Amino acid sequence: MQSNAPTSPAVPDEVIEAITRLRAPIAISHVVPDADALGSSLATVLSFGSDGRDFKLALPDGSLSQRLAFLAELAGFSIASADDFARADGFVVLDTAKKKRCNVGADLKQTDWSAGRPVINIDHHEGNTRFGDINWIVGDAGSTCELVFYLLRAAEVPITPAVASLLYAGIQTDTLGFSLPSTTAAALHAAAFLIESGADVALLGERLGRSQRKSEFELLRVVYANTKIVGEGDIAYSFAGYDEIHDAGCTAADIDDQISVPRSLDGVRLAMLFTEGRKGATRINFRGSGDVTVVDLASEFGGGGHSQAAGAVVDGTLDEVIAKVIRRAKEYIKKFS
Ligand SMILES: [Mn+2]
Repeated sequence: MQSNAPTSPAVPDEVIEAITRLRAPIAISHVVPDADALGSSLATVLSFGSDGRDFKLALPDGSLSQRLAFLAELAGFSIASADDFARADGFVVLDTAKKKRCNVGADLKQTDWSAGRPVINIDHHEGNTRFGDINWIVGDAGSTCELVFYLLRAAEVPITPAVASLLYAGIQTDTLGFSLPSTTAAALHAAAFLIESGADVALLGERLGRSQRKSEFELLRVVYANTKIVGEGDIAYSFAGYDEIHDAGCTAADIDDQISVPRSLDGVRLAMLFTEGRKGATRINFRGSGDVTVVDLASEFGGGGHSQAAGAVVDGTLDEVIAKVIRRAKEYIKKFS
């Protein structure tokens, strides 16, 4: 059945009311922000940061990847300092499933940084713990940027070309270039509207889809070389050690899309990427294909995420963590026939 108007989730009035009431809010997304996290939080800051409102963005040093730095340059904004956190009157958290994943910086992370002030939680992770005072969680939305698009429309906030580009960036990347099942008619309608509003499709396609920095290219070379197939050919993983990441010219902030290498192998239903961006801790990205979900596997190691795209950080050396997780993964995949 076809319809002219794609169904989009209704935006709760309390979300709009709560945001418009704030005078000095801070937008926060998750650690190692991807384009959806960065796009949705920047778009929120730019769109609601006027009207006498002093809207700042939490973006601790070292958390911006080389690849996404251009998104931050699309428009002016201010980064929240510790003083800003102390005097903020509320927080809008975007694309972040758990409060401990909030990208507030190492020092604030140890504290009760919201300290009784309202937290508005906007996200599309099914497993979001609803840690906000107001929670708008739409598990079947393809991206948080898509939700912020509906929010701006419902709040009747004009969408500038810069905001259109930021939101388009998140929709494009969280749907893997409009290729995942989350590429719904509603997502494409949102993207079409954003193009009409001035999203720079050529720039975003080039920077997010078609080009690699030399450093990212060098890291991919490592990830290809380290890729192994295990199990009955349906599990693949790769890894990059601390020195390999840094010798390539990258840091922990640059690890994200490289999981697409082991994932792309024909027949692989469970893919993992193990990286030691910081010494002594191994980050794991999990991806499932077909009927294989990975969020439960990630949870076993203290992580979480979406049903087929999840992550975890495990203490221990790369070798130890790989051995432990691969052993478990071989058992885990048996429940999917
Ligand atoms: Mn997202």
